[in-house]
Amino acid sequence: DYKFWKTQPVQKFGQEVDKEGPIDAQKRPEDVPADPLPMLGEFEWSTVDIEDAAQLEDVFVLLNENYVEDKDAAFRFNYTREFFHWALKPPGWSREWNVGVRVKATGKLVAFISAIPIDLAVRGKDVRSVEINFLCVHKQLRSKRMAPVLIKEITRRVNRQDIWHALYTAGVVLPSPISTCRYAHRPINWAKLQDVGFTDVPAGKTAPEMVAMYALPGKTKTSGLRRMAAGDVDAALALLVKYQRRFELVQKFSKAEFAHWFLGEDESASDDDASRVIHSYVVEDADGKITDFFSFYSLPFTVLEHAVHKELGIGYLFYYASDADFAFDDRFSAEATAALKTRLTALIGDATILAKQAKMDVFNALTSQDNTLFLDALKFGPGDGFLNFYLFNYKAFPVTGGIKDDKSYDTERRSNVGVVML
Ligand code: MYA
Ligand code: JJ1
Repeated sequence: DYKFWKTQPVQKFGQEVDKEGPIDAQKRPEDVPADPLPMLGEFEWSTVDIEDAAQLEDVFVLLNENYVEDKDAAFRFNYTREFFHWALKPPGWSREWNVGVRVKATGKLVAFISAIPIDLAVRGKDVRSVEINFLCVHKQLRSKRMAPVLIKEITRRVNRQDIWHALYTAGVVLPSPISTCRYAHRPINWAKLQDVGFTDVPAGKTAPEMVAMYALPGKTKTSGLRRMAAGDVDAALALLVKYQRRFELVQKFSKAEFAHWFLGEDESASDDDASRVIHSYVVEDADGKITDFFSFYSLPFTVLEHAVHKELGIGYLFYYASDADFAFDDRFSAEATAALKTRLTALIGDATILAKQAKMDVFNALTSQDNTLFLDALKFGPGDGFLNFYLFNYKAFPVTGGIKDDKSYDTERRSNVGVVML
């Protein structure tokens, strides 16, 4: 019955939204307690310095062993150390917002939650917010009401810095999603996926037929496609800003943020695909104009209990945009939609080929953004996982166009969510 969530400024189930905006009366940072909440007996708060290799390792191990799993506990997200460097240190990140709980006696990290700043726009209204991610409580300490304490503590630390709203996603249903998406999967290495139980042989098909069905070309098809470089940031950002008019919930990127999210934490790190976290590409036409971009990130699954395979390589579709007049002039007409569908199918088709080149086993996308335009054509199939989007201390009408039943994707995409969380 949501004993904790009932006490929080979030939209209740079934409650009508009269007008979009904050739920709580505006407060001031100095009205917020300066000291952390009391922590339960044998534990203590610990601000985690993720730039310190040993402390980052603690976070890595905690999440590697205790973070999100699929519903059958066959796979667990395996966020890498490099991933945390990228995901937790965008421009404006705050050390105070990597909050851990340790066992006093041993120093062992047993819980974590993080926040990063983000400028959201909800139906055109700017909402200065944080993104909350990586909430995790050690398996042996579950159901002891530690999560609400972590949530209240990160809220306090964020409020102290004069931010009053948050965006977060979860597989679980809480009061109340602003949007719900379904995961979709495009097999790349079908034989391995079948071997580890990520997918089955459909009735009436054989394994070789499935392998053939999901075969991908070795090379991309779009002419002028190349890796995004630092010099592309202005042009690609301009494309994205324009493209975001299609969506009702978006992140407003500064130039520095855009460079961080699409070039990566350290662009010089490596050009070696297999170890790269963020993969961003642009299309440059014959006149040197950037006409499209897309990106995907690497987030492997640990395969739990398998004799041979320990990990699945997974690419997740991130942001993309296409500059074609069809996307903006009368952008929801049937003609515009058909033209956009053709273009996006070609682009994201190339993304799956690049994911294959980067040794990924499957390519994932949500039914967010304009994705339902190309999921079927590119042989994505519906997964068994869903992702709910939430706003803290902000009431808003639902962003629809997400999944409406668990059999098929919703092809209505006019008001889909335009923000992607890691
Ligand atoms: S989503 C990913 C969450 N992590 C995992 O799923 C990893 C595996 N699971 C665990 O580590 C634990 O099961 C967790 C719960 C830590 C999830 N989001 O301590 P408890 C509520 C929000 O006894 P535990 C992500 O990272 C639950 O309904 N609340 O339970 C985004 C119940 O409340 P109520 C959740 O299982 C996180 C209470 O917690 C979630 O030991 C966004 C039970 O607590 C969940 N995913 O621990 C957080 N799961 O009684 C909110 C359960 O009311 C941010 N609960 O039903 C809000 C904005 C804050 C900042 C605001 C700034 C202005
Ligand atoms: O990966 C996921 N599901 C896979 C594996 C299912 C294994 C059995 N439970 C899946 N595979 C089917 C693939 C098939 C390929 C051919 C075409 C048809 C499809 O469905 C799911 C997503 O679907 N992932 C998860 O469950 C992970 C957790 C998702 C919630 C995430 C919450 C994160 C919050 C962080 O902020």
